[in-house]
Amino acid sequence: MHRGMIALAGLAALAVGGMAVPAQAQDKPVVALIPGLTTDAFYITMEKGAQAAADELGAELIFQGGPEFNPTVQVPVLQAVTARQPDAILIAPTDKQQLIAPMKQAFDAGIRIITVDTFIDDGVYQDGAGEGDFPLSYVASDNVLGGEMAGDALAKAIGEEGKVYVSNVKPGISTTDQREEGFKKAMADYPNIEVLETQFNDDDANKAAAQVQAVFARNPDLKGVFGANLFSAIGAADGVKALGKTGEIRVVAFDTPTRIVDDIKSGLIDMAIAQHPYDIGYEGVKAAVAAINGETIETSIGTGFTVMDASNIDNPEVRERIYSE
Ligand code: T6T
Repeated sequence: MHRGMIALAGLAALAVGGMAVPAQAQDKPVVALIPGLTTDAFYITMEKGAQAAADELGAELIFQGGPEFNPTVQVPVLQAVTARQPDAILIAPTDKQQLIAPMKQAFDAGIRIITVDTFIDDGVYQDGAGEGDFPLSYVASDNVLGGEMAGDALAKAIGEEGKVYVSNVKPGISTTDQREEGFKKAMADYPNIEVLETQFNDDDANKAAAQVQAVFARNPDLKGVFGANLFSAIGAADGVKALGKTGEIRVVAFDTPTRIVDDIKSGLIDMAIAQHPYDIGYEGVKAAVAAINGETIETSIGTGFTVMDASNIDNPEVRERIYSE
């Protein structure tokens, strides 16, 4: 037989009900994980959890992402992954609105969609409402609650009075929008705290550091900064250090790479909220494989937090939650 005919015969064998089924569907379930960006300890840790679940369940995991937390970078990655026709895609969409259409294309190609960490649209899926209703589930931290916890911790650290602000990534990202919302909600209970205008840093720690210095130049009585994600928090700490204001301008952080933990030990950061990205990846793959097997899955799966501060930073069960790098 001619080589081309063998290939054709192979294809025919994979045809089910007139539709060509991708080869991998005959074998193990294939789950793709598209992070917000690849070079972020949060998503590196998530990949580890995802891989652990894939190994346990006999699934194949594809981890593919871009170098920046940016829809312009993420959309072509999503399109490339869609072309590979995995059985399911887990994605951390980098914008609530801009990812809806390209994710819908993947869904229309027959791929099951689950969002991890961030959500699209209103984040409430499968309720029959909205353009972004098609994902099967959202696996994530409770980001409003985390923002409230950060707000209360910063309020306590500054003696419940003075000026503070949020160092944030950019508007339109579900997680960091919700953290700011929770933070402001908590601050509403402290009448002597003034929340200054949010500073957006585009996920660039250097920019976040420069912003601390600029805000301080305008407000020499600045008392505290909430770094709403890993790069915002590292930048906030760098900015305070560069000003020589360690311990005077207090910092609370979201996310816990080693660097943030070091800053807790040195007194530069008062408190940090560790998300559980390993669990997000693990639960995400578990849900994806269940959906591939035809099971009904929860439309919302919540994972926890570990609060880290000077009082517990040496406890082994706390240190377990430091992100992998
Ligand atoms: O805080 C995490 C993640 O939850 C957020 O959506 C984006 O930023 C991080 O990846 C940390 O850099």
